Amino acid sequence: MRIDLKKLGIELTNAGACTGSEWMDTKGEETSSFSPIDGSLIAKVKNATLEDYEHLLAKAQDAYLKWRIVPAPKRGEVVRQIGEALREKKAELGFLVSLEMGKIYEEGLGEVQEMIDICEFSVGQSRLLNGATMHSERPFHRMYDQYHPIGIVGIITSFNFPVAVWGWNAMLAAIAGDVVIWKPSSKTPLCALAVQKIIAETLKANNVPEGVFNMIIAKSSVLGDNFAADKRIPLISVTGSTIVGRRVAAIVGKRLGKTILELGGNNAVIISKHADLDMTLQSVVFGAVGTCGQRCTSTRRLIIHESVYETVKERLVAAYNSISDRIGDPLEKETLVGPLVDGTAVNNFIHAIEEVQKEGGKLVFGGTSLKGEKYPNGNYVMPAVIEAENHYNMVQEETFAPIVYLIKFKTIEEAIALNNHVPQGLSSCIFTENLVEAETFLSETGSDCGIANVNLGTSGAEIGGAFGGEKDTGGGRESGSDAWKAYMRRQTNTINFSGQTALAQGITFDF
Ligand code: UN1
Repeated sequence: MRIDLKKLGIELTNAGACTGSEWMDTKGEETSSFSPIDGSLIAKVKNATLEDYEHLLAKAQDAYLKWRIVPAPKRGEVVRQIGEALREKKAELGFLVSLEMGKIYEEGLGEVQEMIDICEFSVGQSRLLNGATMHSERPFHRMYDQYHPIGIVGIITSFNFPVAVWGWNAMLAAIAGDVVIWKPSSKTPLCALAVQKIIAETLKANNVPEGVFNMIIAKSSVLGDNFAADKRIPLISVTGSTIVGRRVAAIVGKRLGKTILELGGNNAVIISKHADLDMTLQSVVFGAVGTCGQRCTSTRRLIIHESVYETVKERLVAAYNSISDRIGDPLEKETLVGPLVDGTAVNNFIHAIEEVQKEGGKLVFGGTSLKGEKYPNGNYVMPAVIEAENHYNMVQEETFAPIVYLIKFKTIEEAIALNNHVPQGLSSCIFTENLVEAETFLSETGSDCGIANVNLGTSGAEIGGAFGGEKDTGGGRESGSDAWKAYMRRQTNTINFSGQTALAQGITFDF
């Protein structure tokens, strides 16, 4: 399939910064965006300079003063219309996500659907920015807490979800009364451009001030550490690798700014002897090879009960075999696995497989890069299945590629310990029909991850829940539940209507 990118407002060369509906005449050097599908040039972007950034930031500061006094439900109404605009362009944007990032079209559509979903969620949330009321210990005093906008939110997104992650952050920030500066991955700038173009009409029609929804494409050498260090940005949300997150968090932490970190995962599926294996296999294959293993929630480890280990291994290899001719152009209907994003990702895949074998890992399927007419550049790989031990260095690391490690266990306690014995703590699940096992896995002695599921896979979370994880995953939460609170500053208010002074804790201080 092919969609004319003009429908998304993408030209051959595009400006690289926008304050809502106005595009800046960015003066930096040009970046070309090549499709991972066949290496062809999609379009170019003129990067922003530091001067462009200063201009954009001034607009954001100005816009914040106006946007914060728009009533939250009215801000929600704008977000509702943004959701409508995305719905209208779902096919086109889904296509571009697939073209520029390499995930299959079906998943590109799914990603846009996540944006639509978070818009709708945020509309409701705009009427629910509730604080609590407390009973004061003093007579005729009233206490409550309330949430105010926080200011400018910097949103740093990764290539693998080039549009949805902006949605999770920007929609909650917008209803909260914040303004955003989006710095997308340099691997997927066109997806960000397209999103800005889609929302521009809505912003204009609603007289949303320029500077509420900003987007800037700039080299990290121009806008990188200095973005994190910028005191004018009270909150920075980062989705990306643990290495990037650690660096940004250190810089923001130094100035006592706030961060929301959604970093690497090393997600395991525990397969009990009480598992429904048909259902398990279905979920495991999607979790491990879907998005070519490039979700932070991708399944990376299978912790399998020894009694079903051989069966699971056999069935998994058979399943991988059956999809091996469905690797290729992600825009073809039959394809289930597209390319990795670039040559570096392929090298990392190959390197991890070599290294884990040196440690004792046994490759039982795949693990090669694919050559031939169907694979027009070097970005396609055969997903790998490897028998390994949990403590191997490579197993402890997140390799952002379709590699799944098979690990054996005897008792449920051991399985949970293996699940938890990695530096990361994003997603996890257990397949079991046994209630005690399921509840143990979900208990305080169970999985230490931010996401723990029973009888469904590690990836593909819905937007309604809080999304994120512990340990090296960074501890942040985005998207649903009460994740909105991170985008607001909290204030405790006490009002004295007693006509007298009364100190708390019963203290007397007469003079
Ligand atoms: C990511 O890979 O950064 O749960 C996000 C999922 C998707 C989000 C993944 N809803 O797999």
